[in-house]
Amino acid sequence: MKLYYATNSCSLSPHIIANEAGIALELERVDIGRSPHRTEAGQDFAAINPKGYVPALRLDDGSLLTEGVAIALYLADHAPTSGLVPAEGTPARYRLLEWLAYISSELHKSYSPWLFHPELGETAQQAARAKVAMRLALIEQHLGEHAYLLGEHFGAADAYAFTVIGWSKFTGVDLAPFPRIGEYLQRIAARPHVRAAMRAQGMALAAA
Ligand SMILES: N[C@@H](CCC(=O)N[C@@H](CS)C(=O)NCC(=O)O)C(=O)O
Repeated sequence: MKLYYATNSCSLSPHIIANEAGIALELERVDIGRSPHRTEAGQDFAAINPKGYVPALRLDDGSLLTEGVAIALYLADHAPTSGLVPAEGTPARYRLLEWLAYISSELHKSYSPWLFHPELGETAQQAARAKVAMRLALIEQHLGEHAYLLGEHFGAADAYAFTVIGWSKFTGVDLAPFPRIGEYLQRIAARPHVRAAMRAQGMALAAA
């Protein structure tokens, strides 16, 4: 399988999940900072993924799977004993979907594009920052009762939350009011498979 990724983007999340699941991925970087977006092999990325964004996963049958949530489930379901996602049909599976939807629609899409593009204006940025802070407060509260989003073990939702909340340092989101989130991010950042994914995607690593 080949993952199309961009450095410091949401494509880190499926890469972490693949590493934790023991799935080897072929990687191709996409430069999403330029228009048109090009892959490192020089192809117009829109010809590969008409949606124009990462992550995109080329499956072994040649088809392309897009949307980070779908890719996360696809990869984790390939390693059912990894504990990254609860089994289909279990109550916990719906809790997983609840977290993935929350991270995707309430956090990911509040950070991006709003907080990555100051040219969108101060009013839009303030609104996005306020929304992010409200969403983080709920996670902070949850982490007072559980070590991870689905309980006491790292899973796919944590890979996604780690990726998105990690953008705080680029976007001026103040995590000081959320000390449990700070510890949570540090714990995840120390995982060898997380560090390997970050390194492979060209991201800066905090000291271990
Ligand atoms: N709905 C998509 C959104 C993915 C997305 O926002 N990707 C960003 C990077 S984090 C991107 O590639 N942006 C480039 C662009 O939109 O042109 C998903 O959840 O996978």
